[in-house]
Amino acid sequence: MRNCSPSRFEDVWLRVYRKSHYCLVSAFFANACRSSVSLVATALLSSSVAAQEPAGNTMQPGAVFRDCADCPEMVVIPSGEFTMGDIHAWRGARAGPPRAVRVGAFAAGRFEVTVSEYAAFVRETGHDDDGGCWVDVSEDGSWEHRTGASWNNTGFGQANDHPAVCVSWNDAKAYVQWLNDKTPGSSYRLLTEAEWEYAARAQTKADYWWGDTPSRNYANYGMETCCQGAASGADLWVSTSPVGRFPANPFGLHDMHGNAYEWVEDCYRKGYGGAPSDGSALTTAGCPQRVRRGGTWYAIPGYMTSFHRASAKASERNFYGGFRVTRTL
Ligand SMILES: [Ca+2]
Ligand SMILES: [Ca+2]
Repeated sequence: MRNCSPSRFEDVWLRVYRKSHYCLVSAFFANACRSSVSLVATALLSSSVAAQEPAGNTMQPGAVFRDCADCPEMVVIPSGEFTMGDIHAWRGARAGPPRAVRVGAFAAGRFEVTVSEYAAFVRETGHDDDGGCWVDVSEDGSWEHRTGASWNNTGFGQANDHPAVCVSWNDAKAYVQWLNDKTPGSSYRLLTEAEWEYAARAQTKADYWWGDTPSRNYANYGMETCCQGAASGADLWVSTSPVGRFPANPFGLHDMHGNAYEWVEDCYRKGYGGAPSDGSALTTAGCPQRVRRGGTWYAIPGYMTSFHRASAKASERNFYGGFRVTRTL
């Protein structure tokens, strides 16, 4: 029997996603529609500044910096308020009810944490990467937990600039602790779920920052039907792609949709009843499942919408699961 993932979470309804073709106006770039949104993103990508230490006015929204040679590149995200959740129609209890959330300014990883960045962490800390990883090497839904699989042995080819996968939530937490140890005075952490969606939407309201229709011009994802990698058009990759090969969203972030799934801090709870509205994480003692966001190279496009939620045990390593970091400003 085909199964989208080993611990499973996805709803059948997401296999049917809309085919509407309108473009939502970005609050950031009024009157921008599909083609011009692309141009804006391309312009942002080509004009992005070189990584630098944060100082003075470099902390303005859009500023790019790096705190140490091995640290991820960060982008300053402005504060703001947005509607979190499936705002067009509440398609299931996972991403609703939609609600207003206020988010303070923060810095987010410009890219998913890469293989080379994660390798530096493992090299310096001796972090235990034994324990295996869930893989579906034949991509036919026959998942298996391979004891020899890990972030540097995923079963498919990865270069240093691909996102690190086979990384658990616990691994990601250890990574941000390592960053904090390397950069005294800074405060790295995982994004909260609200921060992640705010950053992914980048002041847009559509299912994806470029509009409501999935497009391989903007993201690396899998087959239209569950579950297998796929390459077509500008999406040249059957598995992970190098980070930053697709245009940045209006906040300057790459691959928020697709490529690697991204762990966030929050404990998973079905629906947003009782969830905080100040941008903080939902935390629960003994949390059984953590949230991850943004879909994957392996999954259908409906999983990579701005609002879609997935969950897994904090200890789970999976060949599509990675993360990005944030830093408190
Ligand atoms: Ca692909
Ligand atoms: Ca991603």
